[in-house]
Amino acid sequence: MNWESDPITRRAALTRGFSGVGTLALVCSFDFDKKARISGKKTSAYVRSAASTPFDPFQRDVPILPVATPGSATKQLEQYVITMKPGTADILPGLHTPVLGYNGLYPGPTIKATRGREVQIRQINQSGRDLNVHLHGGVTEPQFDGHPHDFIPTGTERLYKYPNIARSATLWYHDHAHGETHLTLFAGLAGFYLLDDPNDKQFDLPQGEYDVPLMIQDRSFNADGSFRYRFDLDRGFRGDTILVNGAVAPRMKVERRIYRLRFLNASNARPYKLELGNGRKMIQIASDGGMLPGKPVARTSIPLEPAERVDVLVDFRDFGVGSKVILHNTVGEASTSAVMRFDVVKGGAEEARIPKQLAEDEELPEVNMERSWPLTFEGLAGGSSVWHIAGGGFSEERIDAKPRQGTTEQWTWVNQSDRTHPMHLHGYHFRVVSVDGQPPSPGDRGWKDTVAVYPRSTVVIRPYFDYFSGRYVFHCHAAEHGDMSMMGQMEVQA
Ligand SMILES: [Cu+2]
Repeated sequence: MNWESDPITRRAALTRGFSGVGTLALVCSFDFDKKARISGKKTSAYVRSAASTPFDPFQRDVPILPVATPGSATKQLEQYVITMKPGTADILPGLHTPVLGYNGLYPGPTIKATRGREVQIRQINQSGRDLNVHLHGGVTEPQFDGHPHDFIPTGTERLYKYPNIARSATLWYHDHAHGETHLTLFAGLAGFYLLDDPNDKQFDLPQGEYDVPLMIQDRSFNADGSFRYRFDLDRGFRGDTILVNGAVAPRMKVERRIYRLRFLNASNARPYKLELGNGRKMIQIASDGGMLPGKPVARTSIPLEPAERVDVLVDFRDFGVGSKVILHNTVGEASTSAVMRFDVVKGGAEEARIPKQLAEDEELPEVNMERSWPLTFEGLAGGSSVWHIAGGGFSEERIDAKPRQGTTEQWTWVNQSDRTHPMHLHGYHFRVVSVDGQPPSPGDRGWKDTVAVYPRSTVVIRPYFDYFSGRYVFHCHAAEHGDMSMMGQMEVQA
C-alpha cells in the first residue's frame, strides 16, 4: 500500500513535535503486500475508466460478516483469540486488496456478546506496527480501553477484558494507536461487537439472518486494487467509493418481512445521510448506547457521522416482490450517493414486530459540574494547522477534566470551525441536552457515545460517569482530526 501524504501536513506535525510523525512517514512507505505495485498517477478515476466498471453499484450481494467463535465458553465467560495481521480482501473484480485486519479479515469478525457474560479477547499483534484495540461504546476498566498511548508492540499480545455490564447496543472495535488511527482504520482494522441482552426478547425483534450489521466506509483505489489514501487534515479522508461490509455499494436480497439493520459509520471522516428510496420510513429503535427510551422513531432521513450507530427496523412487507429499494446517501457526491440496494425477492412468514415501547427513560443525577470545550482549527507558525479542544492538542501528560465517579456533568461543545466534529467519549455514555438551544432530534434522545457537532454549532451533553474510575480519552472521531490532535483526557475520580 502506498500512502500519499501532504508534505505541509507532515511539516505541521513536525512543527509541534507530533509524536506520531516518525511512524506517519513510515506508514507512507509501508507496503501491506509487496506484490501491490506503486501505481503513480493511476487514480480511482483511472480505474473507473480503464477497468470493466468495477465500481458500478449493486453488482454484488452484501457480504454477511463472519462471526468469531470463542475458543472456550462458559455461562460467565467467553474467550477469543484474534490476530491482527496483513491479509487481502476481494473487493474489486479480479483484484486482491491488501488490508490490515483482525485475523487478516476486512471487515473484522463480529463478536457476539451477552450482557452479564464477560468476554476476553487475546489480541495478538502480528501487524508489523504497534497497535492497540478500543472497544467503541464499551464500558471497560481503563487498562482495557485502548488508550492511545497504551500499545501492544508488534510481535506481542494483550488480553482485553470486557465485562459487558452496560445496556445492549451495537458496538465496534478498532485500533486506537496515537496519531495513526486514520491509517489503521483505513487499512481495515474494524469489526462489529454486538452486545445482546436476553431481556430484549420481550421486544420480539428480528433475529438471526434478519438482524444484519452493516458497516459503511468510503475508500479510493489504486489501479492494482490497493486502497488509496490521501491525507486531508481539514476535511479528513474522503474516498470516491462506498463500501458496505467490504463490498462496493452492494445489493441485499430480502424477504417481505421486518429486518433489523444496524448501521455503523466506520469511515474515517465521511458523513452520511441515509434515505430509503421514495422517502420510505425506517423505524429507529436504538442509537450508539442502546435502545431508545420510549417509542421507536420513524425517520425518512438519518444523518450518520463517523463512529455513530443507528439500529432501524425496515418493514419490507411495504414492498412488493421484485421491488428494488435503494438506500441513498443524500450528502454524497455522484459516486458516493448510493449506499446499497434492497431487492425484495420473496414473501416471508413474520415472527418479529415493531415494538410500541422500548427502554425506560432513565433519570440522571443532578449536574455536578459544567465544562465548555471550544473546538478550533489553529494556524501554526509556518503556515500549517492543527485541531484543538479548548485551545490544546492531545498530551498524554495533561488531564483536562477530573469528574467524580457516579456524577453527571454538563459539557458544552462549541464548534468554532467550519467542519463537523463527531465528539466521542470513552468509557461512559451521555445524553444530548440541546443542539443550538433546541432539543435533540428524537433519534438522538437515547444514550450516546458520539455526537455530531456541526460547523459553528453548540451541542450540550450530559455524560454520566458511572461504572469505572480512571483515565480515558475523549476526542473527535473524524480520524484525521482526532489524530492531529483533537483529543483530551479525563481522569474520573473514585
Ligand atoms: Cu473533528
